[in-house]
Amino acid sequence: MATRRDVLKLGAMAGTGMIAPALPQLKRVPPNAVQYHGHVTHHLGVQPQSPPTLAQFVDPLPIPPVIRPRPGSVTDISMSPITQKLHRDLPPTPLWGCNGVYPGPTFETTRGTPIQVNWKNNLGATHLLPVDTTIHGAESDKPAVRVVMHAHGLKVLPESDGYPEAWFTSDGRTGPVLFNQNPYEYPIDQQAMGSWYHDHTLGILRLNIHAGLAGMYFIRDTVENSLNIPKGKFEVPLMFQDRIFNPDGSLVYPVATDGTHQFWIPEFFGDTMLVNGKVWPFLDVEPRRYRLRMVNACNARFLRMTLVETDENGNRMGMAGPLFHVIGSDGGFLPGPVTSNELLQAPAERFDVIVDFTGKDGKFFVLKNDGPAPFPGGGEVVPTEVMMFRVVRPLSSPDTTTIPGQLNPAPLNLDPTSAVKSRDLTLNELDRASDGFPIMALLDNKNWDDPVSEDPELGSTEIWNIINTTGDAHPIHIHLVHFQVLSRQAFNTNVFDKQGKLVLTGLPQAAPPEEQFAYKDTVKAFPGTVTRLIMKFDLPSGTQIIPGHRYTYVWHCHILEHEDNEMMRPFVVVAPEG
Ligand SMILES: [Cu+2]
Repeated sequence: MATRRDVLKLGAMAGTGMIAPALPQLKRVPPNAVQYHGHVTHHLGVQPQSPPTLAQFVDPLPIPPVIRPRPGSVTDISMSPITQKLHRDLPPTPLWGCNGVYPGPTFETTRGTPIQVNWKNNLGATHLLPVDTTIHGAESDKPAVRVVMHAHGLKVLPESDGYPEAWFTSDGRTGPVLFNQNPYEYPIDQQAMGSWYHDHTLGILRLNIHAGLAGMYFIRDTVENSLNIPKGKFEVPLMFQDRIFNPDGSLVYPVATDGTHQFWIPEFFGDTMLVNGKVWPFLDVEPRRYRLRMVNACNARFLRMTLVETDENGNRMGMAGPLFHVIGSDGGFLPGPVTSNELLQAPAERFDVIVDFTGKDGKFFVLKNDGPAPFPGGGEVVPTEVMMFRVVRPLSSPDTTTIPGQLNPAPLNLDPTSAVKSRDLTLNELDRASDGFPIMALLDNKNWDDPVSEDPELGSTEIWNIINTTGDAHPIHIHLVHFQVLSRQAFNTNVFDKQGKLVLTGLPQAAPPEEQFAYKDTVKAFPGTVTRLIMKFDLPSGTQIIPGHRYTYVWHCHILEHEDNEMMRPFVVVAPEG
């Protein structure tokens, strides 16, 4: 395992007079907010590739089965090895599923109705993918197959949050920090939203999620029910993931032949896009409005998406497709709709979007992606197609839905003067001094097992300034809370690297409309930028507070390869002494 003495900070490798390369045209990011320093392309040697013959848009989009937990009863979810057809021309793929399917079933829940889930590990003892025993928490004395499930964006007590060291095996062994109680208690004490659940095991979550341990959940409430928006079969969950396949259908997770960790790569980027577990699917739609619930469940890929008109084979016809009317963010509805022709979605972010196919009878639209990998300046393989919408179904009933001008009656609007603490927290990447190959990523230059440094008091409001000193964007996720994005502001990375001094170089930029007053739990932290977040640290209502108790959660980068390799930290919410 490399120590910090062996390595150089990425920023320190940049020459004094280094000039930032030309920026890709980013619609949402002020040009002065992004500075590159150091390399942005990682050298993995020859990349494995999926079979080049995989045809696009030949399989219909699957909709995962729905689970409606009944109040007062425990819902069992069994994780087990499965095989599943992911493309017409691929043999069945060995995967890990929940209740026999990948992605797992979609939970439908209602605000105010708590649910209980018994997560069962029936995965056996052999991992589907190569485990790197040089990564923290995944050493050779640990069982290879360990799981712990986290419901992303859900406000729960630590025992049910899927703490990374609260893992369990199929033969009853458990992790060193034993938070897990089965069943997990989910109070569902929050407004209508859509999100996903996924594995969170220290050191191997990138592999567990890659193998298939993910699914979606929705919370419904009366505000949502009162909105005249598309519902039922006109509301479609979309979980995006990129993968690489062997010709026999099995998943490829590349190894780093010349890396410091043999079985850890800095980021996984696949050459094939899957939606709801199907490669480049199509969805047949009616000429009416649809509500699309989008989750970026890729390991590391930022998706920059547009809709374009194509012929039936997906060949571009030069026409722009319908616009996205964004109505919701990570943790609920926006105050009002935000219309855009482009969506930039980082791993684990969600968009709740209405797309209007009215009058588009007989047309074909492809959801395209042109987000560089790594984002925003990398040059690795980018699948340019995601899925196709075919407007080929007749209108089954008149479309009486609307895109309401007012959505969320209680938008998130925290007063910065109410913050009792402001924390400066850096994002760091450590690279091998000889050739710049990334070794690990850190939060505030601390390792996972350093003493806890973020300790907000229960009920208090804090501002966290996320200072990204690396060359890439990172999606930063904070458990328990939903936060508001106050601003983004560029800083001088050269001065910061040499003197550790934060010199802001531009004016603070307000969050873009789709983030303003939005309930966020995952935020894009761009390179060379300070991202200011404000949040209030509350526990689920009705919690019996133990005076002086430290409620432990985590915050981390949601690039799975990063959080597996030190870019994750515990934090505690401290209850006042009685
Ligand atoms: Cu990261």
